[in-house]
Formats: sequence, structure tokens, C-alpha cells
Amino acid sequence: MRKPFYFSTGIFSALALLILAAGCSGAGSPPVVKIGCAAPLTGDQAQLGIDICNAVRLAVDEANARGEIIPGKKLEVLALDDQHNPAQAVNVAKKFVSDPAVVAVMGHFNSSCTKPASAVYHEARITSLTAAATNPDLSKQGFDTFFRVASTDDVQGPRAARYALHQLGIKSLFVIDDKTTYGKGLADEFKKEALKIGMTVLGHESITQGDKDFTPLLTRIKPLAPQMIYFGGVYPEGALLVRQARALGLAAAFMGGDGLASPIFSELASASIAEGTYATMVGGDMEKIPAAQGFIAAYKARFGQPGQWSAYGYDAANILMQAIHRAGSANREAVLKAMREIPAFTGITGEVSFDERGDNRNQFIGVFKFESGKLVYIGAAE
Ligand code: ABU
Repeated sequence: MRKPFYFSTGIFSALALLILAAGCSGAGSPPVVKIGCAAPLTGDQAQLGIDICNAVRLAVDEANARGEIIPGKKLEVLALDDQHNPAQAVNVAKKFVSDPAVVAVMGHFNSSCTKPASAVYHEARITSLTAAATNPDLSKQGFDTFFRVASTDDVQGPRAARYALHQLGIKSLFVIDDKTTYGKGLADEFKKEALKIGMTVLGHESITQGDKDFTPLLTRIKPLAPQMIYFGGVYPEGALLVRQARALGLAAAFMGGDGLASPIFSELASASIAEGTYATMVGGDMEKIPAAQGFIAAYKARFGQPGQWSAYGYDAANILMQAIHRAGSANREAVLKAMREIPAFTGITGEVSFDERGDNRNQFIGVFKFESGKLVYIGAAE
């Protein structure tokens, strides 16, 4: 029987080996190792994902310029859009795991996407590190492939409730959530603590992401006269809620979690309507952290103003790259082992060290207030 043509001579065998050695990037280019970045990159939450993936690109390009992660190999960011849709997040996760050049994934942004996607990464034995998904259950699935740098909502919710009572003097409130893994989880944690510390919860209702008219709900809330409305959700619906509440003459203070902590909330609501809204965030004021100034300048020069999550994306990418460097290879299991053994990392957001579930031991919650269209840091929530 004749051999296939390309195996029929020593010359062609040698040629095939050379092509393999050069990898897919072509002769002369260093082999590429990819870090996935999964987040909403289109749609109404796109800016949040873009803020993170841009920071990941910056960190990776800086590391490539230093040439220190895996000598002779070039790192590349492969950013894929999960559209903050859980089904699409699973598709994205499957694309990453089926690409042998992808060594680890940064993401996802939304807890509702991170949850199903993390099962795909666990099955494929590939490290995933989220900078932003804050639902506490994500790290309770028994996946040794899961890591996150963000503080969790079982810390954020209770600290926000205590801040509302002790610092803002709020005694009565109404809770709204957006039914998502993040929004409902955060609102439930806030409410549980509010009840525990003696606040009066006048009601708790849910809205649906993507809906535009919350007037019927707000009309029901108005006669209850809560001192505060607490919203577990993200800025597109948060901005509509506060706009429509003010239009109805509902004067209650408005507070939410890290899903509101974006200047886009103020742009959508308008600066005057957003004025005085509180948003907790998993960090403090980056502009005042000396270690963050180089990052902020480099980010601004390349992409414009960094978002609230950009610094977390940058730190997370540098942690992943340190694990790849310590593994000394682009082997997924080796990188995962290095992640599990990684020592405390001091980044621009502070110290990050992972517990046995992959959560950051450093759980910080800052409180921000919208003033003249800007997010102003007003202190830590304890
Ligand atoms: N933590 C803010 C929004 C992302 C999430 O769904 O957790």
C-alpha cells in the first residue's frame, strides 16, 4: 500500500516537523500562549467587560515587552463576548477550552455567567479567575479551578446594610432585585443583615433585566415612604429605577452594590438625578493609591479613562501570568497547580491571597457616592 504523499519522503517529513515546531503563528514568530478574557463586550453592560479586558491586554502587553513570563513565547489575549447571557457564556467557555493555546481564562464578569461557565473550565481542568463576579456560591461548587479577586456579596451586602444604618441613619427601606444570581443574591444578603440589625424592611420585589418601565412598582412603593431603596442589580435598570422614582416624587435615598459603581449609571440617569446615590464597591479610590498611578497613566494613554473594574482586571491578569511563569510552561494542569500554590500577591488594588475555595482573603468594601456625575469615594464599609 502506498503511503500518503506527505509521508513518502524524508524531505517532506522534515518539512512537516519544521512547520509543527514553528506553531500556528508561522515561521519566525514565537509560539503563542493565550489568556482568555470572557465578559460582556456588547450590549448594555459592555463597558464593564471592556474595562476589564482592556486592562488584561495592558498587563499582557507589558509582560510581553519584559519578555519574562515564558521565555521564547508570546502571550496573547483572546477576548470573547458572553453578552451577559449564561447560555452564551457556556459557548464562550467551550471555545476557550477547545483552543489548545488557551492556558487560563480571566472571567467571567457576571455571576450568572460565571456559574455555568466555571463548570466547563473545571471539566477541562483549566484555571478561571474572575475579577468581578461576586456571588458567594460561585466558590462553593467544589471547583479547584475557580479563583476570584473580588470581595463577595455575603460581605458586601451586610456591610452596606450596616453602613446605611450606622453612617446614614436609615431605619426603613424597600429592597428591589433583578432576579439574577448577582442581584438577588446581593439584595438577599443586604436584607438579611438589615433585619438582623433592626432596620424595617417595608417590602422586597423583583424586576426583570431588560425591562424599561418600573413605574407600577415604584407607585406601589411611594405610599410606604421608605427612607431608602436598596437595589441589587446593574446600572442599566438602576438608572431607570432612580429616574422613574424621582419622576414620581419618591425622595428615598438610593443605594446599590458594585453593579451601580460606574459613571455610566450617572450618564444614563443624568447627573442631577444620580446625585447622592450610594454604591458599594469591592475596592477604594484608585486615584489615591500611589501604586496604581503608573497603571492609570498607561491605561489612559491607550484606552482613555479606566473603569472601576479595570484595576482588578489588571491585578488578576498579573496574578495569572505569575502562575504561568511559576509553572514554567503553558500546560494547563501545571498552571492550575501554580495558581493553587501562588503566594500572596501585592497588586495595585492591595494584597491578594487565595483561600482553599479560591476566594481572596482580603475582603474590602468601599462606599461611593455620585456627586456632580462622578463616583466619589466616601469611606470603607465595615
Ligand atoms: N459584581 C458585580 C456584577 C457582576 C456580577 O454579576 O457579580
